[in-house]
Amino acid sequence: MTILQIYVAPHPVLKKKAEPVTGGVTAGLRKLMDDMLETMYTSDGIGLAAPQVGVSKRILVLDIHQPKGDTLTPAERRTKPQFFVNPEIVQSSQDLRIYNEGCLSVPGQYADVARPDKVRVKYLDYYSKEQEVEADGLLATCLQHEMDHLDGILFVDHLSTLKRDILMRKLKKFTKENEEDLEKTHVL
Ligand code: QAP
Ligand code: CO
Repeated sequence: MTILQIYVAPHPVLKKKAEPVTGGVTAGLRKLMDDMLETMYTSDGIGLAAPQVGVSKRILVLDIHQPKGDTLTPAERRTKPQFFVNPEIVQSSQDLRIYNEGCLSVPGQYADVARPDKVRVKYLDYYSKEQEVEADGLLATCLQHEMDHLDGILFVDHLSTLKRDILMRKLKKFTKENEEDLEKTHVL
């Protein structure tokens, strides 16, 4: 297993539209997804999209059932990992839900974002099998946040220009103040 480097905004790889996976989920892609999952657990995340590790492909991993505690090992964090390849929203609810979102590519920053409360998503699973899931609650929010990454969109892009500018300034300050720690695990 390899821990990958996480790209921090405003890196250009985070702004690119990612390419669909063609030819199914190969052993190489499974290895990438395993590494992404390990990277996510190591950084205390609940979701991670391939562009965040510099790979412009339509792949994401998540595990929203994270036990509390910051001293847990990646193995102890592993509860219900989920893998999504070429995910597509086929239906979304009119009702919105607000979550205070964060992002491993926007370290130390959080903001409220409104998104559809329920979504139906079609995707290929870890074994390249076509699946469809009806997601609500945190799963729906997390899936939409991660799918945004595949289109080069960050949660800050859902904020007003003023709120986004303030948050991006804070991010700049945060990365500067934590540069020594961050540059081991992130691409600044
Ligand atoms: C996306 O985000 C998400 O700033 C996943 O210092 C977030 O895992 C979807 C994280 C909230 C729905 C609700 C962020 C860890 C993790 C940080 C994450 C940090 C350490 C973010
Ligand atoms: Co994110």
